[in-house]
Amino acid sequence: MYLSPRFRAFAAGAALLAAGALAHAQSLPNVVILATGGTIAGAGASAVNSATYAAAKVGVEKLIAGLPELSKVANVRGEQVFQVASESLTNDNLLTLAKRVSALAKQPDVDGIVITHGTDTVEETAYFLTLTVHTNKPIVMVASMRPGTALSADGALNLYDAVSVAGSKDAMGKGVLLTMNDSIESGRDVTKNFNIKPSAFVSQWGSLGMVVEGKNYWFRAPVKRHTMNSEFDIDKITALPPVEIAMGYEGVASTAIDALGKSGIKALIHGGPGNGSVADRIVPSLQKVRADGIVVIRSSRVPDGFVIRNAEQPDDKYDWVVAHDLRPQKARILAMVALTKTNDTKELQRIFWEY
Ligand code: DAS
Repeated sequence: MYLSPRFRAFAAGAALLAAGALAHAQSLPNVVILATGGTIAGAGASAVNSATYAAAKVGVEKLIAGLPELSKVANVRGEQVFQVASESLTNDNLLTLAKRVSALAKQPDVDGIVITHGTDTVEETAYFLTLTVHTNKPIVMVASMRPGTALSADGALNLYDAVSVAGSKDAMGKGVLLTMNDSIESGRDVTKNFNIKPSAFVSQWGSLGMVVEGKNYWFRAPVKRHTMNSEFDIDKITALPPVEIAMGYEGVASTAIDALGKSGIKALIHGGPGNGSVADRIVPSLQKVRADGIVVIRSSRVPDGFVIRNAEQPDDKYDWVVAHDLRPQKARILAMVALTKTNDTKELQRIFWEY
């Protein structure tokens, strides 16, 4: 068949372009985005609605389509795991998500995983994953404080940063990470410290680094056990034991503790003031809970610092465990994971020192 010189030149050019595009794609890391909902998938009625909006409305394909810049940093594909506001996630949701992350991490064609999530409990999911998923590949959580419909929305850049970090070899082996507001945070340490601005997240021991225009700047690395160095493996966990939290405050009654003690829980986190202090009138209730075989873990409601064992509270005498620097909500995550292996308080205290 005759082909004109012009057509032959066009065909050759198209073939070159296709080859170039293929070579570019092959040079990029493969990143999977697992979407769970939250504000990053939220939508408001108008651009000035930065705080009034519905979370968990925009699907993962639309999030990806709305950010063509992602194709510059990775080959991206998405999966919609849930579409919920994160305050409504359950223990079963945690297991489902973690098992999917673990399965994807085992795939040789997956270089990194991003999880879009609500900001309210992303710190809990991040800690759960860092405790239970055995991989050195980057797992990067990402959220946003404003919906994509708002002026100066933060989700797009947070997501771009997360995909960029998830495709970075220098992000490997650092445990689960969170990218928010240009910072790279440790999934273990990060917590939501402010409820209505983009700089909401902090880690009391400092960020791990920053990501700026797709480049990572690292300043420290985690020292607590995580991922490949964890004795806990999501592939061997089928259920999470019930663990609840009771707060301590002036005038506290033992009502909550007494009720929780009869509810079938396996551990009770006491979120006390100061150094995890326990009101003297509450001690008998906690001793009863402990006598009934429920593990008592002293945490503190104070944002920063860590609970000292046997300081004002005789933990050895009462056989209580202290939560170290973990806030109550994180202490609960570690307690649930640890109780899948042991309810021995000396073993549990070791675990709280090491993780
Ligand atoms: N309700 C919040 C959540 O889903 C919305 C958000 O900030 O992501 O965590």
